[in-house]
Amino acid sequence: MMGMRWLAVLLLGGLALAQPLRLEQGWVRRVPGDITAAYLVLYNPGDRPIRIVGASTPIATRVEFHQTTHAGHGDHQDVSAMRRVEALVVPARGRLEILPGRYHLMLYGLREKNPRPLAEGQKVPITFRLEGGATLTLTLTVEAR
Ligand SMILES: [Cu+2]
Repeated sequence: MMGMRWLAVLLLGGLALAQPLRLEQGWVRRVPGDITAAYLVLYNPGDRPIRIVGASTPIATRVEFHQTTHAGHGDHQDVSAMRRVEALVVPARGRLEILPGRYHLMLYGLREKNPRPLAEGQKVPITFRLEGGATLTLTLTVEAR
């Protein structure tokens, strides 16, 4: 039943677009190196949870979802205690807080993708792939924090 399967995918995509996730805050950490982290808060006004299964950006060769496993003092500067997670979920009528001490997006391969280091205030598009096939592109700002 290929036809039914396609219909389901299209409907899910339509639902995701009809109830977009709201970006409440978001930034990419400005660092001199090849790897950085991005943070954001998403609000889901809809009545179903939205599962994010992937992300990509033109400024990095790879984006991973990481959970901070040690939220000790100063973890803002130290993202070494972390583990990869396959997906992130924005709860129905709730928030996903990808914030220091909890989660971050890990961006790899900055040197390969950027002729110059990231600049303060630079706008960075990040495209999220949602379960069901819809995508959502959000713009984050490069900040030194
Ligand atoms: Cu990480």
